[in-house]
Amino acid sequence: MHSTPSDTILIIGAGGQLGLELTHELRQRYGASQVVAADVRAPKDAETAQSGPFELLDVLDKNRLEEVMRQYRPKQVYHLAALLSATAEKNPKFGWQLNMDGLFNVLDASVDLGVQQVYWPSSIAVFGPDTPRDNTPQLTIMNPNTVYGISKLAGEQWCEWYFRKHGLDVRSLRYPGLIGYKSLPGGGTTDYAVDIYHKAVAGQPYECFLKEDSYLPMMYMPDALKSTLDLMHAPADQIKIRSSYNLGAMSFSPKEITASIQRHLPDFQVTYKPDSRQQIADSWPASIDDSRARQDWGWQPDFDLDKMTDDMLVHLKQLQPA
Ligand code: AKB
Repeated sequence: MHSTPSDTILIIGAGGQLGLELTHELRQRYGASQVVAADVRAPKDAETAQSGPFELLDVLDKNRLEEVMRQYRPKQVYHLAALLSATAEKNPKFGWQLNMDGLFNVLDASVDLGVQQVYWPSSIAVFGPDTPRDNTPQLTIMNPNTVYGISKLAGEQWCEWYFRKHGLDVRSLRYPGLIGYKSLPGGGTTDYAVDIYHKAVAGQPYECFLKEDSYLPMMYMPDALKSTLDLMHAPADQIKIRSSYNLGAMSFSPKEITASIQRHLPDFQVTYKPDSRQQIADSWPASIDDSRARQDWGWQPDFDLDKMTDDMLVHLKQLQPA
């Protein structure tokens, strides 16, 4: 049964690192009342809780999901709720359930209720130890070896299937590690690149859980928001990849981000104590070939490492308690 979509946008997982910033950005662009934030927990920050509609929603509860979607009849759904790499390794069954069943619930409800567009994030975690590590191509050997990576790769294939079989306009990006000052990530392998700035600004040393020369693809939050909205706004015939697009901006190691911070805070000290996340990082690309995103819908990042560091430090200093 199809219902007519309104101009409303639904963000599932709005309390997460990306969800929070996407909610703020979309509310600024389209008006707060048009953007419904939903999450399994009530938002901690006042802006998300009070600036527009909020619904408590566990995406695994199909009835509740349909109830929320029938109430608002969203035109677009951003489904961001997931367990990230490190947490999913510790809770493999739940990681698989949340990442896969949550996606199926959203895709099925979107088909049934006539949603026009769905956004679902994939990740560099779809690649594995057999993948070429440098400038990793769009199409290559995948073989992910984490629960999170397996769920993201399977999810990509299902998104493509829903596009082909049901004509659902699902779009997706393979995000690198995302770095922003407004919120902390939770349970990822790239989280060190956010934590390190917080310690530096607090005047404390940082103990890094990856080796100093562990290169990973990363992206500053304004570029993540820009890429997501550029992809969603591109005419459908420009979206040639319906699994998920490789997306890049910068690639650096813990040693390099430390040096970038030390340009401003020369006394900042980092020590290295690799843990189980090192193995995950070692299985992922060091850098990404995102030429298909650049060709198909004009992707172009704005931030490199030093530009991101300059901006992060300014904002985090402003947020420091006086
Ligand atoms: C993680 O580290 O798990 C995420 C990701 C790269 O998808 N940030």
